[in-house]
Amino acid sequence: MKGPSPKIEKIYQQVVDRNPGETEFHQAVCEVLDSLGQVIQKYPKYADHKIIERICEPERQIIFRVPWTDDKGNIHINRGFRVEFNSALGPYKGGLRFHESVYLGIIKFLGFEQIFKNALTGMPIGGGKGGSDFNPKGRTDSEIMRFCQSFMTELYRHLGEYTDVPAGDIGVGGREIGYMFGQYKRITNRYEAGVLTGKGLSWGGSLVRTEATGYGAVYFVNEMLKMKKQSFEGKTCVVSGSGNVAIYTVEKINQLGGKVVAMSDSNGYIFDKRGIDLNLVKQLKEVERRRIKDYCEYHKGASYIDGGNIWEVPCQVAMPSATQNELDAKDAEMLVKNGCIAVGEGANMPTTPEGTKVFLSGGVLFGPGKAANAGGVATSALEMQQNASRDSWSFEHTEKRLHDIMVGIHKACYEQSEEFGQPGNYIMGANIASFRKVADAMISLGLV
Ligand code: NDP
Ligand code: 2IT
Repeated sequence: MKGPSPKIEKIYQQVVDRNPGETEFHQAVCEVLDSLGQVIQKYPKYADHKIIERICEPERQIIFRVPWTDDKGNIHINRGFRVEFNSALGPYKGGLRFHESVYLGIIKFLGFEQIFKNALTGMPIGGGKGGSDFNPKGRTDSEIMRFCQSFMTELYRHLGEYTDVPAGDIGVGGREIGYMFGQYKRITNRYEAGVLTGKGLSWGGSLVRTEATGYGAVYFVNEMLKMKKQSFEGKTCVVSGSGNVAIYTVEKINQLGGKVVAMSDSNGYIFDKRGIDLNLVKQLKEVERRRIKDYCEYHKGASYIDGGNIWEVPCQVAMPSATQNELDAKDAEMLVKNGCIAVGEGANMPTTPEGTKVFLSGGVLFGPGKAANAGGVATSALEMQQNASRDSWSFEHTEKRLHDIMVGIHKACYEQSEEFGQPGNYIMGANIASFRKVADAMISLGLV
């Protein structure tokens, strides 16, 4: 790390030494600490209170065994995680990821990011993340249900609407939240709606939560474009992934007059120069749980590039919405060369540090995940508000709240980037705006 301050460099080294092998966590910490040199200089109270050292150490880390049986009666053992990172601003809040790549380093990177993202939303939520190395691909509904029930049988004791409130992430959507909520309710004998978000609409969920991350990411990019007197109208866009975030990113881009020509999954990407048929993608992914390549069975003019790199597709706006480190320096160079002017991170940390540098030096508008994809968790907090007041809001009202929150996040990031001498550097702006908010709360709450 080339942080501007040797003091911060030393803290970063301690984090690496204390958390061996957790490379994604190191990367997330490095990116935040890189922005903080001037803040520490200007406000010595943060160093005096050892805020950076404290913020890098989770308040609590829970690791547990998740035993379950498949449909044939075979026993499987997975590992479950919940990292309760920081509760200075509210109960721990953040999603659960079910993916075979999950280990402590991934959950800690996500939990760390979540602290700052949640602070940016302006809602009263702390940061946490959880998940399992369980691979849901190809599993039947009943297998998914048994896994979710077993996972919750341990996790429930750590949760509560004022304690820790999980939601979805990769591999966890409405179906999984339903099975987990059912098990929580059964074990505790409490209909405590505010203990999980992303619930179904008939049992405590909020309108717009499904769409929120994607819609919010597009709103954020739209605000960045506005600063350059630009809009989505007529722009060619590429959105990686084909899950929850990617689908509703495409939907909002379409509503704002842009055209998405490529989407992907971990096997390859589809290219449709007339613009992706989103209804078909929804049917394939949300209803039938199929692969993105199947799109080409229905649209002969589209092509599937098996194992292909989606970032080779020329576009003006790129929205990486699949997973961490999916876009590296070579990809970024290709995008810049092909005329990309804006990048909005729908996923968490999808751009490598080297890729980010290429975008910044190429003058590309760059919306970092913790700001751009904060609409999901912000709408989760709106779901908690509705649960607390036993109310449910209209789609229009909830979407307006989401829009206003995203406009507010953009403004806060821009203002901090200006105050610290790099106007338009949203990475720096997001890190500083959120750090100061959490840090000030931590100081007020004393050494806890
Ligand atoms: P989904 O499970 O709905 O979709 C994930 C998509 O990303 C799938 O298309 C999947 O393809 C692809 N993907 C996952 N892992 C990899 C990988 N290792 N390599 C290539 N492609 C991969 O998840 P979400 O859409 O909810 O999440 C996407 C991203 O957005 C994640 O980074 C998540 O942390 C982030 N995010 C999600 C929020 C939410 O509210 N859901 C909120 C904020 C951020 P395949 O099917 O082949 O695995
Ligand atoms: O990364 C994220 O912000 C999420 N997966 C959503 C978390 C939430 O609590 O809604």
